[in-house]
Amino acid sequence: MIHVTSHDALLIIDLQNDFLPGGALAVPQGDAVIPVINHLTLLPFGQQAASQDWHPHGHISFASTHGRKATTDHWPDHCVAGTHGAAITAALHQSRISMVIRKGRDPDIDSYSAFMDNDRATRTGLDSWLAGLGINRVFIAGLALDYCVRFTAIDAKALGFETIVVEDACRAVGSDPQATWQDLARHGITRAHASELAGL
Ligand code: VGL
Ligand code: ZN
Repeated sequence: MIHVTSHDALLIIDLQNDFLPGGALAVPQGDAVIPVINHLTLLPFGQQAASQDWHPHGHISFASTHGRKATTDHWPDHCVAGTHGAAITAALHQSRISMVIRKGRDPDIDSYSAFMDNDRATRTGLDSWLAGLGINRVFIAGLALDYCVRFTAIDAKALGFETIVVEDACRAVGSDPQATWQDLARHGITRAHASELAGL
């Protein structure tokens, strides 16, 4: 068992309509994580934060911006700021979430991580917010495991937080989640099942 305390934070990554079935960039079985994450929100985390992918029209990550077809570095238009697709799913229990980070807002740089842009230059402020509230360990859940969850976890660890990815609370958009788990392990990030987490 892993006991969740007030020094732990839950980070809920990109649980947005566009990443769920029917959305513009749907993650296969993405909706399966919702009940798992709703269960996690009941644990005694000191803080709970959510991130939102939040792109302007014509964002650099959109295939359409370059007149191309979507691939895995050029995505379909998704999570356009203020749209229904960019909204956090209404099925998520948000009552204990005290911080929402909107990332990927610069038209010229993508931001997979909830901590900083992909060019590593601009931070979102999430790290100082967490540290300022006495958080030293983060549990990460959400979509997509192989992109935004992975980048967020690697940055969390590099920024000094003990980092645990809740495996049944994540789904990958690509076909090889094993490569992601190996990458995370290499960075000293551990994984746990939601059922291993408990209050004191
Ligand atoms: C994501 C692709 C593009 C994610 C965001 O949330 O994992 N993936 N933008
Ligand atoms: Zn995006």
